[in-house]
Amino acid sequence: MRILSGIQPTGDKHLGNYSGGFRQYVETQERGDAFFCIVDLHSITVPYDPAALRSSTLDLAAMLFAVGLDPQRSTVFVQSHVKAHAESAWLLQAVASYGQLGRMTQFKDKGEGKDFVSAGLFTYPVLMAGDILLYQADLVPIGDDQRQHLELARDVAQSFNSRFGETFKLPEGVYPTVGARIMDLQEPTRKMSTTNGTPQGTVRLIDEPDVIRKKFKTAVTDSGREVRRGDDKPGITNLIDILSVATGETREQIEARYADGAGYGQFKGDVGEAVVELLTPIRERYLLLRSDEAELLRLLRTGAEKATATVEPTLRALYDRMGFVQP
Ligand code: ATP
Ligand code: LTN
Repeated sequence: MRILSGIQPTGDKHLGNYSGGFRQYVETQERGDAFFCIVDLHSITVPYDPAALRSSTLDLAAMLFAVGLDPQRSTVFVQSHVKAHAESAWLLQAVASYGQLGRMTQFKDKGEGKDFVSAGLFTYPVLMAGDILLYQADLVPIGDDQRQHLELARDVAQSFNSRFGETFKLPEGVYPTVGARIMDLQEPTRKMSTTNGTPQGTVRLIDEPDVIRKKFKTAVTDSGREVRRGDDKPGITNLIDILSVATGETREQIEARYADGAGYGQFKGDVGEAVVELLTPIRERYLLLRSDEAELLRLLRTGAEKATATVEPTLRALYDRMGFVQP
């Protein structure tokens, strides 16, 4: 069983990334041959600072090991170190259509109202399709926001297979049953994000305990007093999901526990405390791992070597079936 996912080295990673991504990676690494790619090539599709990209790449590597990826089991590597990613992105543009890419909601969301929209922001899903298809991945653990991109990767695989012959496996997305889309604490109708959310409504995995407590205390709630889920209660629904992710309790158990009318203040305090408990050991491990850059680079180099060898046969097949003369 082959597993692959990608994570952008932009901004500090947050509770949504943990919930929709990281905790699933740690689970799926037990189920097979797992690859986790720090997708630096994706991060240049919006305006960015080169120095920040360099340090965020190492920050993210340290964070992936801190949340529990085991370098003995999982292959963690940097996308730009494995040249096949950039190559496949170009080749697969032959089978991805302009119309298909124009329907991607992330392109619309990230591009809307901006002075400069890079061509890369538009073709980004093709790079992602290459990331997945090169590895012949069976499973792709992701959050809900990546559903449309995964569908596109499957469409690209199908178009390629029917035009040039059977080459790619069709990957399946794996989404958590709770917490696939964690919302901003200040604006619970938009997803939590360091690049597109509110600073006060985004819980960073490296926030100090008091900062986390304060973010939950000031979280926006809904009218009424009952701690229960509902379309009319986006704030409380989100906090129930977060508490469930942090403690492992089901959402029904949480609702039952607060049915005696504890009130929002008490509830928000409890969610904050549970998140502090979840994140404190992660933050401590992160700080330790981040302080040894030489070791991080060594792990990433080993990862890139394994990834390069893994994708080589598929990359060759791609060139060959498309009619390129082999050197
Ligand atoms: P950001 O929006 O902060 O820039 P991103 O979506 O660009 O983050 P990545 O860091 O590449 O981010 O995402 C890693 C994983 O986290 C992906 O699988 C993505 O689906 C998931 N993810 C991102 N935001 C959320 C969220 N708010 N809730 C649940 N999962 C999320
Ligand atoms: N587009 C994703 C990151 C990403 C990815 C991938 C996820 C790039 N390549 C391959 C899964 C598989 C995002 O913005 N979160």
